[in-house]
Amino acid sequence: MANGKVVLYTYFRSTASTWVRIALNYKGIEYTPEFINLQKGEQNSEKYGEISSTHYVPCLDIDGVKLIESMSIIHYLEETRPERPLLPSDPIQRAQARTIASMIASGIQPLHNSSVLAGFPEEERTPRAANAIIKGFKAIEKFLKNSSGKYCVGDHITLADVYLFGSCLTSLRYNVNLNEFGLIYKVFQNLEKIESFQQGAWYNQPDCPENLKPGNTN
Ligand SMILES: N[C@@H](CCC(=O)N[C@@H](CS)C(=O)NCC(=O)O)C(=O)O
Repeated sequence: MANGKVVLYTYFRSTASTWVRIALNYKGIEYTPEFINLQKGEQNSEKYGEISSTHYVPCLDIDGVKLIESMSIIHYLEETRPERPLLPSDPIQRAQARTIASMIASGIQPLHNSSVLAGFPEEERTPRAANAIIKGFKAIEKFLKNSSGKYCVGDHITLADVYLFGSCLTSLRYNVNLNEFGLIYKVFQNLEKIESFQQGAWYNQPDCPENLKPGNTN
């Protein structure tokens, strides 16, 4: 970090980067993106390994420290920038928000991480990723019956929405039919209307090639 500047090491299609981008946007924290092209393997460089010991994105350079792991980054933001909270004050709702976020961060995303999928033949990657997402979404759909309102936990935006929105965007890339998950789809549609969430989406990132943006068939 230089002169109080917040730097996010990010890749447009990275689900975990999306979570942190949304949290930063939602809390109104300005940041400068530093693009790490996962497709070109830039995460594996020695230089990036000095920044992020896991060689994963995201990494957030803030307040003189480089933070890795989206969950710890977002909790740090929550503790140091409590305005526009992402954790409800009610302990049960707080637990519900953390549960949904963990189901996605620990139970779904690791199964479709690019380095994991790279271990399988090309034609197996999309179905494997889709299956992991569908299995996790079935569990989340059941959970939402007790927790959700307009959003994942009641009618206020929480950590769970940050994780669900990013995961839904990724699921569409793997041809998961969100219509099969009524509550997830409803929450997703509500979140789509929120600017800070939209701004975090992969197709709105400066490092997203024009030809990959929705509606562009070139
Ligand atoms: N648990 C980590 C996951 C980070 C992660 O898996 N990042 C992926 C992109 S979404 C990555 O950098 N993959 C590069 C690779 O697998 O080589 C978090 O939540 O931050």
